[in-house]
Amino acid sequence: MSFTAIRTATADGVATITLARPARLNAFTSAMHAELRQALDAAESDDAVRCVVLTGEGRAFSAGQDLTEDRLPGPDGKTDFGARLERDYNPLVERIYAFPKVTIAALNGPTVGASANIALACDILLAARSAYLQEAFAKIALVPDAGGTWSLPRIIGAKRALALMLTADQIPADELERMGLVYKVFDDAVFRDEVAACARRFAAGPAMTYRLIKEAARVSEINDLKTQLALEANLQRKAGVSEDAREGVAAFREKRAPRYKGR
Ligand code: T3D
Repeated sequence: MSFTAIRTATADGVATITLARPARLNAFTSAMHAELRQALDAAESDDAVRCVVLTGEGRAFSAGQDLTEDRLPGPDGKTDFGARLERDYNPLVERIYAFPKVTIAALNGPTVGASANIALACDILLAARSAYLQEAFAKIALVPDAGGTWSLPRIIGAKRALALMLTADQIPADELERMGLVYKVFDDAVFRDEVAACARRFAAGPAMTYRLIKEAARVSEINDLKTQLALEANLQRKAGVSEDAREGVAAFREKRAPRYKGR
């Protein structure tokens, strides 16, 4: 596949998708969305891929929507700010939330606007110490989109989420970690290596079980306890008869590292 707005590389079971418009701080365009869709399709259908890393080239993760790109017209032919969300961002966010493999957002630098909320759709966020996240929308008199109004309150609580969205402040990586938006922060000098190590760890893990864990976590947002307990029992039934579960227990008994096959 040849891309112009992203780069992809696959090694050791990890597909790395790099947003690659560094002169524009990797701002999202229609072309970038189209390429991302192709890259995610490829990563999902390739059995050798067990983990996907989304990151940015150069000094930013992404500055959100490219503000120089023309807006799409609505049904009446007039500029419609919702049209791009419906065509590109909303399906992308839903796709990432439902992605059957572990996804890591590697925040190598500024993570701004829609790109912040795309990152929040990933399973695990890792950040370089110099990175920051900014719900920048209100600065340009727009409403947070790409799922931010849904995910932020659920992760950090209603009031803090509202403050982030109303102030549009740049929140430094260490603060993001304290808030629970980011799982771990690494010094810039070792960031790429740490991300690669984390991704390889997931790629070597029990992929089918990860998929089931993700399913349980996703629906817990809407389930009551009774429903969730029943779901856990069903998912455990599936995990328990997997080849990987047999291997996990065998490896424990034999005091060796497990060799998971993802099934
Ligand atoms: O369709 C719609 O518009 C609605 C959808 C909205 C979804 C959204 O994502 S809204 C939020 C959009 N993003 C922003 O508002 C952020 C805009 N960028 C900035 O505020 C700043 O660039 C940053 C705070 C991210 C970084 O600042 P700094 O000083 O480190 O870098 P810079 O010099 O501002 O940017 C470097 C270059 O990237 C610069 O180009 P130049 O002057 O060197 O030719 C700048 O114009 C360009 N750039 C940065 N962000 C964007 C961008 N170009 C296009 N779109 C951008 N979003």
